[in-house]
Amino acid sequence: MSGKLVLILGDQLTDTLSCLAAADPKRDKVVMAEVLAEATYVRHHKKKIILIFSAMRHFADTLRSKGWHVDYFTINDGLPDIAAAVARSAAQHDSERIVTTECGEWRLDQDIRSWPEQLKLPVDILTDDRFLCDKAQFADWASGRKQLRMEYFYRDMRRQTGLLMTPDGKPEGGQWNFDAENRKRFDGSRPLARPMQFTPDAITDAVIADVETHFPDHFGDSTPFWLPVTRKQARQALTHFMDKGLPAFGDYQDAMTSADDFLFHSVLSPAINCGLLTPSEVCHAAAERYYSGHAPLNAVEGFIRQIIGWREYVRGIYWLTMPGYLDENRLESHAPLPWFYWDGNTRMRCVSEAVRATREHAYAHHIQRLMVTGNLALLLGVDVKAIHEWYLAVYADAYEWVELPNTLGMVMHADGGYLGSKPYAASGKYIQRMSDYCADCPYSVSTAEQDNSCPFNSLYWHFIQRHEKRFANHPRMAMIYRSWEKMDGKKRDAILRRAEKLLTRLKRKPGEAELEPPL
Ligand code: FAD
Ligand code: DLZ
Ligand code: SF4
Repeated sequence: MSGKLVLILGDQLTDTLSCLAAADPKRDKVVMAEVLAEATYVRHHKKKIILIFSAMRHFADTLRSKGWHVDYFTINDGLPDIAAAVARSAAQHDSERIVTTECGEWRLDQDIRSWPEQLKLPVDILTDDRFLCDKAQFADWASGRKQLRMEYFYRDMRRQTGLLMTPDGKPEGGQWNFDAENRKRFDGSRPLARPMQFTPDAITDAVIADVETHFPDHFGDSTPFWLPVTRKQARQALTHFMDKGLPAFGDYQDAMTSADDFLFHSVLSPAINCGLLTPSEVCHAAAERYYSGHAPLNAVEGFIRQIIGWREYVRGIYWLTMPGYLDENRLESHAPLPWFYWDGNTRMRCVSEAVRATREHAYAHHIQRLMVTGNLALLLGVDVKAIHEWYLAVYADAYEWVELPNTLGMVMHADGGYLGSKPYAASGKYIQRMSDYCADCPYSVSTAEQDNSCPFNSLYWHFIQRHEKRFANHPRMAMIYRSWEKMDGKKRDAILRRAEKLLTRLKRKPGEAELEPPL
């Protein structure tokens, strides 16, 4: 027997990873593998696969330059799954045990836990200490609480990390949350930040060719590809965002515009989630910009909250509730996913813009995900698994631990309010207020019952009406139900008829040749 076999997965590309820290390059070996099962468990966007394979190949080279022996299998080696790669390497090196860091998804975690029996080798699964709150700590925080609310979790994380805390233990600026300041519409007066773009090197070019060969039918454009694929590039992208984007991040956090797909968002999630940046270093970099006077508190607090708040919170909820969470569908949403989520063939300007950005970049910013494609799926009552699989496939940052709670909990309210208290259902008015889309849209955002009315408007009232029993007594929705009840009966009927008509149009089979888009 000779040493351990260290398994590093495609979203574990961090040089301080716990399983690397527990091994010795002089004795132990590393295995990394591009495999069919991981690349196809949903039909990932081509850019997502390119990012992961290229970042993996670069990371393997970095490990080799530090003296590690790395067995690296490319997709051309034809291995079906991670277990096959581990079995092959372990046999070759006569490894005494496998060491790995806990993985991000339930499905693979279950598989790894079966390896001691399957591969007849002990497997050590170490904590993923890149997260600031481990699974046990989150379970502890959640236990005994009637309701889980991100805001309280976030405050505890601020106290734990000391981020934006004064020496006497108070939040900087005297309040925890500056969200009320973060709702400006973008009027074009501020120069855009634009994420840093990197030219593909020979490794990335080879990966692009491999992805086109093996996954030609997957969704999305493979080029131009410009995401960071090395730690060095990710650090450059981080500094670029801190300089250019962060100062305006807060003000325009909820804005949308046809003029730009990124506004002042960081576009760092693909790098953070595959391990090229740690959440902790990103937050400390942002806090430093506040203390050095380069970015205002509303921006820095808002940014840090997304990471030590939302990101850690959804991960905690995922591991606390899986595997049952995946089957939740409390609003009984079963409608098919409209085909325009894939081809963008819809007259709805806000939706076609979000799908175009998604296809081009494997990215859409949070408000497009939440209030456009997400809101529409909620209002249409799209099948929860179908919309979950869409979000998991189309974004370069998508892994189930973060995508599922956002989709199933935050967007679809399918967990009955476990993650967030009220559904984010909204009419076209919200989109009109926060974007410039409606001006170029053939639909009229100011009406709900006419043939050219904005679909969000009629569908919104249909949603309110069909879930009356569930939400009418919800303290934060009572006002909406009062407005609905006060509305003229004929108008209400006309709105519902229009919504029914739209819903019927969507029952056409996906893939059917459509001269006219359904919406
Ligand atoms: P920024 O706006 O610059 O925010 C900074 C960072 O905060 C992000 O990089 C991310 O790490 C973190 N963050 C922000 N919001 C969230 C959130 N709600 N949950 C977790 N982390 C957050 N994020 C993913 O990383 N992967 C996903 O698969 C994913 N799926 C989503 C699905 C839906 C339906 C919705 C509504 C949101 C989803 N998000 C997901 C959250 C969020 O939209 C993305 O993190 C964000 O758009 C990434 O872009 P950015 O790096 O420019 O983020
Ligand atoms: C997402 C992904 C893809 C597309 N391909 C691979 C791969 O070939 N090899 C690998 O080790 N990891 C890949 N990943 C990331 C894994 O799916 C991820 O580690 C698990 O989903 C757990 O988060
Ligand atoms: Fe979207 Fe409605 Fe505005 Fe058109 S009118 S862009 S569908 S919100």
